[in-house]
Amino acid sequence: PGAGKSSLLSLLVKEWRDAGRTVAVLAVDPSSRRSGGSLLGDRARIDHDPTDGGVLIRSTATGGRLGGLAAPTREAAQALAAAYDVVVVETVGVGQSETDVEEVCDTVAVVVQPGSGDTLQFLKSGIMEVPDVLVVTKADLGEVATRAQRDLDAALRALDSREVAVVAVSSVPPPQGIDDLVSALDEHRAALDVSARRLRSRRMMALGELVAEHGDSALRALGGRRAAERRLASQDPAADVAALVDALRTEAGLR
Ligand SMILES: Nc1nc2c(ncn2[C@@H]2O[C@H](COP(=O)(O)OP(=O)(O)O)[C@@H](O)[C@H]2O)c(=O)[nH]1
Ligand SMILES: [Mg+2]
Repeated sequence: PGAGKSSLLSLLVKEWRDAGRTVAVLAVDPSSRRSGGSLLGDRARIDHDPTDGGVLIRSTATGGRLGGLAAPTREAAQALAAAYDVVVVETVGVGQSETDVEEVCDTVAVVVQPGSGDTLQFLKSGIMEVPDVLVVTKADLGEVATRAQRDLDAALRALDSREVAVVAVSSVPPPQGIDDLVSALDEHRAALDVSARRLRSRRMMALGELVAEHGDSALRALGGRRAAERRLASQDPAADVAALVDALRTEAGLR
């Protein structure tokens, strides 16, 4: 919260509408868990023309899974995808819930607020594997934003992972980087190999479930995250998440 997502979405919606694309935004609302109060103070709403039928903004409350996408969110996103050119699922996800997002969405953008410690937390938590596009907000803040972008670029190089665009944006006038972000999202979508993505998503979910269940010691038993990923890569591509978790448990000696 407070990273600038709603402010950014206001501009993105406008950019997409100007290009003639219809847009639905599904905001996964955490307010049911954090009863009002200061956490929700000083928050921008997604600004849009309420008479424009090409835009739908809707909130859904999070279900039982902590920070996760409830099944209804998933169904809603799928239904909206049939009717709108662009469907955005906005979450305040921290940690494992990103893997849920990836399960629902073709392109995952992670929003990082400069100077908030987000970047570091982000690197430690290992969600670096998940995003397709990294967005640094509040680029108008100058040096602190530049540093966040530099840190992320360096971290991505160190991880030697697949190509991830890092885009800096500013939502205060004059807006910056909005068109770059739209391009980065479009480019990712155009290059998407859906079956490969589903496969990767299942593997990441299995890893997430293993860690949720057994903690980081499970990762250590497998020789670290990279080693665990290699083990997953050698599994049958048709295996479902439960089977992959099982395989990892066996390899980690957890049964
Ligand atoms: N300086 C600056 N402030 C911003 C920018 N975008 C949002 N904010 C401010 O950051 C706060 C949180 O923004 P909001 O869009 O509600 O963030 P969200 O909680 O992630 O949806 C608000 O006070 C915004 O005015 C930006 O690009 N630059
Ligand atoms: Mg918001």
